[in-house]
Amino acid sequence: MERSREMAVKGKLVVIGQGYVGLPLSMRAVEVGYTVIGFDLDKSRVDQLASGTTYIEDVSSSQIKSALETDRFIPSFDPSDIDGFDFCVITVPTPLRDGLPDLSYITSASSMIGPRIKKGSSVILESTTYPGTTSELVLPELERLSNLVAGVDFFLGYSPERIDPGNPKFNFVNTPKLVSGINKASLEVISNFYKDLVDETVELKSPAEAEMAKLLENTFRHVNVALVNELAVFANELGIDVWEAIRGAASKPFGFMPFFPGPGVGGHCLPIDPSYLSWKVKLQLGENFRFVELANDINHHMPQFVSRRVMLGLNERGKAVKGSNIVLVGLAYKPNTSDARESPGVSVAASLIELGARVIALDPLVRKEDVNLPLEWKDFSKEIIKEADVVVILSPHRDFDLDEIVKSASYILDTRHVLKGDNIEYL
Ligand code: SAJ
Repeated sequence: MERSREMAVKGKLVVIGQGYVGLPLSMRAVEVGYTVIGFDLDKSRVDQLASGTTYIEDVSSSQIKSALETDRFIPSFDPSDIDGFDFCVITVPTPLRDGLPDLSYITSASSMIGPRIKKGSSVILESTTYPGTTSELVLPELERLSNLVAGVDFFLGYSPERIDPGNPKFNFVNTPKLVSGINKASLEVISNFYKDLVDETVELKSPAEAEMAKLLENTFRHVNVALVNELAVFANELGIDVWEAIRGAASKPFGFMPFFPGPGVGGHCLPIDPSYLSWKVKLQLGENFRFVELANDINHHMPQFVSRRVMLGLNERGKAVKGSNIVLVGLAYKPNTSDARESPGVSVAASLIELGARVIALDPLVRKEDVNLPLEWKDFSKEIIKEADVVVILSPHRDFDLDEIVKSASYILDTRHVLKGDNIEYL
């Protein structure tokens, strides 16, 4: 289908990957005047975008429709649409595969872009990855396939994504953007590119520091969540209210930042990103990044701790897990998101099913097909809560009727300390 491709004032931007990072970037770039190729290998995503239908919680269908109406937003899965770009931003996934970094999406994006680089164009990597990826992996591939010199014939840099899906306050435009270039010329071009798109840019001296900064941000969270999780386990055995202790510590106006115990750590960031750091340290230095490994271990075992608490709580009431009705409230990895990736709630469900419980999941946001377990999905009802031998609060979405749960449940294990009542135990 021939579409008008009039060059906008700002030139042609290609965004590789139209997920929760790439799509908001594409929308903003169209808004400021770029012609944007929203490239994704997933044809169903491209078709949805072309029909003005969103699949990202932070981008509305009307935003996509407005972008399409400018005739400067072209969803595509055809690599030839990439030709002649001025800027190309890579926003592809960097998952773990068998516990190790999987950079296949970055390498295939680089291979697709390389032959299509023209003199004066810029390539920016945004995917979260280990320090060194831009200069050691992407740069050589782009030079090899383009026969051009990075930093001279074309510009190259790294700018980590900081999108927090569902965050009502911080978005792509108002979150400060770290920017870096492989040399001064690249930094200048890339910094100016982002200055056009976001309120504030922060220049770092090289891609390695920007890659490391991003991993530091999420490793900081992962380690501190693990700290309070391990504290919760010991406080429970010591008969101390860890939530009250955290509330007290949080009253300190400096030098402290509260984190809260939970059923474990899920999502696309915390369980993944720190392992990119520990992998690099191990590979290059042969050293163990002990903080990351310890945090992974503690957070990974929290679902088992939750299942053990359920078992002990039922035991107290003369019941076995086997044959009990267990209602899980919220299977997403955190409240108010539909994402069940690496969700600890799913691990809790799996272990209770294995113990022979009848597990009922209440979560209107999560897609059933994302959870491959023999559990029963139900809509919230007073009856289901009344019939439950235990109700486990895992990810309390804002639309749940928590008061009704407190009123109707005989026994609640609240792993998020969101409820008040006599029939409630906390993590
Ligand atoms: N979690 C706890 N206790 C806490 C904080 C988090 O158990 O005190 C758990 C959550 O339940 C979840 C996991 O950790 O299962 C991750 O939670 P998160 O709040 O870190 O949420 P994410 O994974 O969506 O992280 C994103 C990150 N954003 C980016 O990487 C761009 C992170 O840097 C943000 O700080 C975070 O959102 C945020 O602040 O919401």
